Amino acid sequence: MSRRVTVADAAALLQEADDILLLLHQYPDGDTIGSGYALALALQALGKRVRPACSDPIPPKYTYLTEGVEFPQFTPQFICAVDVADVKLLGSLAEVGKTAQLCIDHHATNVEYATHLLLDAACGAAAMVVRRVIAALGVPLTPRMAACLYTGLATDTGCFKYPNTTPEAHRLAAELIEYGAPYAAINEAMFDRKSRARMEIERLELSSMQYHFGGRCAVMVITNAMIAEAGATEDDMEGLAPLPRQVEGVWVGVTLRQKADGGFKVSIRTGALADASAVAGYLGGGGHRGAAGCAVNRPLDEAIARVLDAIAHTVDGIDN
Ligand SMILES: [Mn+2]
Repeated sequence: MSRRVTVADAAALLQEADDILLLLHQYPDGDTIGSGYALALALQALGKRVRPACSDPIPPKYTYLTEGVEFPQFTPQFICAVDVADVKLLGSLAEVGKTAQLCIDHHATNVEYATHLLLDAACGAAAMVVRRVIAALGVPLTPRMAACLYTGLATDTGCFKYPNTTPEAHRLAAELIEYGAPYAAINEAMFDRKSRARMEIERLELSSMQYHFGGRCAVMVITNAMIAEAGATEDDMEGLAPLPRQVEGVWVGVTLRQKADGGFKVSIRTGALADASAVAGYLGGGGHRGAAGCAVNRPLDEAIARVLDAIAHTVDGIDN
């Protein structure tokens, strides 16, 4: 169990510390990178030795946040995780994470591994919590810090589209724009820019689309052969699961993605009329009401048949 602390407490802990290691979660996203780098730059402005650390490389699309920024090497005396709900999400840095003195987070599911925890689950992004800490440290925002925080805020709220987008999120966005965050360029880079391989995997995936239950269910397939044909990397594959659900009239969107062993990882997305976790649960998986998943280790046709069977058994009224 962690000791819950206030923003002022967290700022005091950081103010007293030096040689600070900031841990980002594996497969780093805009929020962990943006929050971690903003806090690192603020601590550096206070004359502290600090550096962010991640088990995976920072994807090239975030270069505008990291370029020209230098952090020194040192033996850490204070460890703080940012946007990391569980040490398991630290990948190869999990052991380091177990010794964290502080965690700054916004996930209600935080497993309380750090000695001190600053958590506000009402925040749509860790960047919102980190903004408060930087204010309590008395560090004025630079345009780079504003760009970092804006990136975290925009990515975790789906460009201010998800239900976690609060009035405070919009107020913070306004403040960050005042501090020089290049919001139009950030949103274009995060939401409108795709690699050719990504476009290609979407084209192949779309051509696999099939409808069932009178159009209430859409199924898409991504095979290893399609991934190879598109030349897609793991980075290019991020966020494909919501596509089938975007079709008008679809209650249940299903994406089957082939795994290295030939079986399928099934992602299920639903609207108000169906419970994705019930469908996934029928097949031994789990998740949330709107988004859930499971594995089906069968040949493709059989895997699709099993998923349709699960939908027929768990979604009321879909086969009428
Ligand atoms: Mn986050």
